[in-house]
Amino acid sequence: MASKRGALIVLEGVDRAGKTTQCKKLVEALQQSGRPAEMMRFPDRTTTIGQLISSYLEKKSDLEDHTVHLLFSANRWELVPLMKKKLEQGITLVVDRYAFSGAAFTSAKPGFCLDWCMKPDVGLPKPDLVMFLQLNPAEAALRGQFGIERYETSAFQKLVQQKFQLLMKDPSVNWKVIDASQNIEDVHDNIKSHSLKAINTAERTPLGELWK
Ligand code: Z5A
Repeated sequence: MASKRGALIVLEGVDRAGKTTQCKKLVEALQQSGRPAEMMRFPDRTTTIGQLISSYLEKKSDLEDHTVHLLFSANRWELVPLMKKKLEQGITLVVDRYAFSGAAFTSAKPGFCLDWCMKPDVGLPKPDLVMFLQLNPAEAALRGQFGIERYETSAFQKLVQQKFQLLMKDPSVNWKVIDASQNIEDVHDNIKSHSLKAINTAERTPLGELWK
């Protein structure tokens, strides 16, 4: 008999909302409770495509806006075979940013519409759960200044936040908004409880295709 598949769980959110902190804690908690789980992040800067993206984000190189958008998407597609394999093996994947960041960040640039930005990611493995870590700019500022990478300015992040709000209106995606202003443990408890439900449901349902 085929084994139960793992769940695809994505954390999205504004800058410094705690996505990386929470992905790590969730993977640790799942593993400790005997559920196989692994973390992934996008962009995955370890691949050849990921290195091009990393150099762009670090402002060491310039790329045309459509081009970099397609590279971000290609960076997800190149990992799809591995993601599917792990999910089929029963491993739950906890992913730090995904196609939603792709669409929100590029559509915040002048001359881009959300619809065009979503297109390259249509058909990716569909997350069983997407948690959006909500944090207002004043609270984010208490967690330190913006970094020096591209996109890390408050004006641009505000536009990105508006694009995320539009994406969250899509009922075909299982969105949950998480109050990321709570302390790390309380945010974790909330995220863990949503994740356990998603893992149970995923065991009984086939993996979907995003935005199809
Ligand atoms: N991008 C794109 O354009 N297109 C795409 O398709 C994709 C991405 C996938 C990648 O950045 C950039 O690429 C990103 C989007 C764009 N650009 N921006 N901005 P990244 O993924 O390498 O890094 P990041 O996502 O920008 O990281 P972050 O947002 O700055 O951080 P975070 O992961 O949300 O937060 P954190 O590192 O877990 O925590 C930040 C600090 O807050 C840290 O000191 C923690 O200890 C502290 N923290 C965390 N939680 C709490 C709570 N609850 N209370 C107090 N302090 C806390």
